Amino acid sequence: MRPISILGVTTDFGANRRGVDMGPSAIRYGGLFDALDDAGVEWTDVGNLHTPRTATAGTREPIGETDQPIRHREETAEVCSRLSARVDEIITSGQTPLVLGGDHSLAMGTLVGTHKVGPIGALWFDAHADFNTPETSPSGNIHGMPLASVLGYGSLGDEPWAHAPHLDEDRVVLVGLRDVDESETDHLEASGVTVYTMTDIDRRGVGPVVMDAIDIATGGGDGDVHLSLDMDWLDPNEAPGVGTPVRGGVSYREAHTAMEYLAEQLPTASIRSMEIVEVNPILDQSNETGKLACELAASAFGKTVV
Ligand SMILES: [Mn+2]
Repeated sequence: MRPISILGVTTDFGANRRGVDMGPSAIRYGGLFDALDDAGVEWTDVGNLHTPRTATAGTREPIGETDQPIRHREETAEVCSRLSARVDEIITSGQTPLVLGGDHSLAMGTLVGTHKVGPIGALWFDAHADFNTPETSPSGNIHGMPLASVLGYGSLGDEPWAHAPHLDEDRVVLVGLRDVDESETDHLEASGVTVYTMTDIDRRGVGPVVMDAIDIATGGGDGDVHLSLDMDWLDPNEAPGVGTPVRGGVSYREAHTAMEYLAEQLPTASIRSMEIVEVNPILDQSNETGKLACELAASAFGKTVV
């Protein structure tokens, strides 16, 4: 395992609820450093990315339908451009970036920044598909668009800060979906992306689903992968501090089992990058979601019970 470089991204420009910009603090205070020590990995904290000023609560709370195709496009472009440059530096220096969000729009910056080392697959743990485009999105919130954009779909897919051409569509796997828009379903079916819904996890068990997902994302071998962990993948009983909670997510144990399989089955050093996103301390209960994010990171990086 390469040393881990922790980078916070205090952005909420892609989300419909304010507060997710405080996610990096919540995760650090939730015990991230101890958790990584427990996993036995080397780490450094390089602080937070400089982001455009976040407006104070109340001055912008874009909820619901909009006539704008996309909200906060300029700010998101700035965040993602800066983030991709930092991720590139971290990877070039031989480390693995662990990006703390922030809303899921930042995934575009992380993925664009992984380009130098060649093709990559992705494991995307989420309640949602994040497969809207500015042309299909009912809300205009960019955190519902990152996966479609990095794969080159929609008008964001033409932007160099949003499109990651080295991401191999046939090696992208969504795990845990339970809230997908109709336009996303059509679009996903026409794509090479593999989808495992909560129904698949219910019927087959989380272990077999994650084993298959790893096989696809690594290209059946030892290909590098990006791990994207949206905390709304978990059931809201476990992770209440997220902007878009959806009932019926994975349980505490299922989430750990999935992360433990990653630690065990992913070939050493094949995790090129990871992000943990959508922790919103304002909506949380005593930082439960921030703490859980740390525990899951520890499991993903190899912490075992004995
Ligand atoms: Mn997401």
